[in-house]
Amino acid sequence: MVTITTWFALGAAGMALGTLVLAVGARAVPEEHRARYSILVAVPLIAVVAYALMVLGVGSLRTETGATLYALRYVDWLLTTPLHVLYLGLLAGAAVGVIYRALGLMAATIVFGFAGAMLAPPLKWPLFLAGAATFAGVVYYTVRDFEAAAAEGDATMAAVFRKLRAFLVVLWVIYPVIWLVAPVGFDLTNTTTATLVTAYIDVVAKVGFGLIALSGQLTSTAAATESASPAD
Ligand code: RET
Repeated sequence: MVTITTWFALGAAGMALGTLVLAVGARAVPEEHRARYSILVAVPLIAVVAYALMVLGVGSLRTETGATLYALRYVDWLLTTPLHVLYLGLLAGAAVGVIYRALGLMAATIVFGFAGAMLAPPLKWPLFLAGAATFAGVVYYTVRDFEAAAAEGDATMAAVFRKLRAFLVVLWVIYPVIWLVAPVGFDLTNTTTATLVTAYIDVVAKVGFGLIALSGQLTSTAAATESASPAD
């Protein structure tokens, strides 16, 4: 029988494979961009640890309404979503203050989501709405301030930034939808289904983001090399 553990194990395997590919990809990234690139490897690596521990049944909590909640998922998100926002901000060349504010809002989103998932109504709903509002703030910063910074910089990098931001916003909007239909929300689907969908989206979001960023990095490196030594 396919159980939740199976989905956690597949999630761990997908994250491990993604981490490996992205770590190997680091060799092709120029030295001066390695620090920023390491964020892309750290994200799936953190998830490998979270998923591996969830396979072992660590961090499973019972919410006030009797639903099952995997707390490590939120620990993973608390670390990895600000890291992805940080990558976007650095790529765009946004001001440090703006990046920090976006990171703070992203962390707050996850904390509100966790608290809302744990508590029963009526408190559950304002907490979810608070998470939705802070998340809207993150999107706003990426569309206004990050965008303005990216538009001033290198055009190839700005194109990669916009692609990554679109990927991030579209995929991340799925998370609150899953939250709402899961047993911690309106209880329209069971925990196993919510876990399966989340594991799938998680691998796509973490590994996919890394691969798009890697390919963007390689393209802009190639473009820079070409303009430095034009072919005759
Ligand atoms: C919650 C509920 C509260 C409202 C919102 C949420 C958004 C969560 C997001 C999670 C993203 C996770 C990712 C993990 C992989 O890297 C907390 C579900 C808006 C956006 C991308």
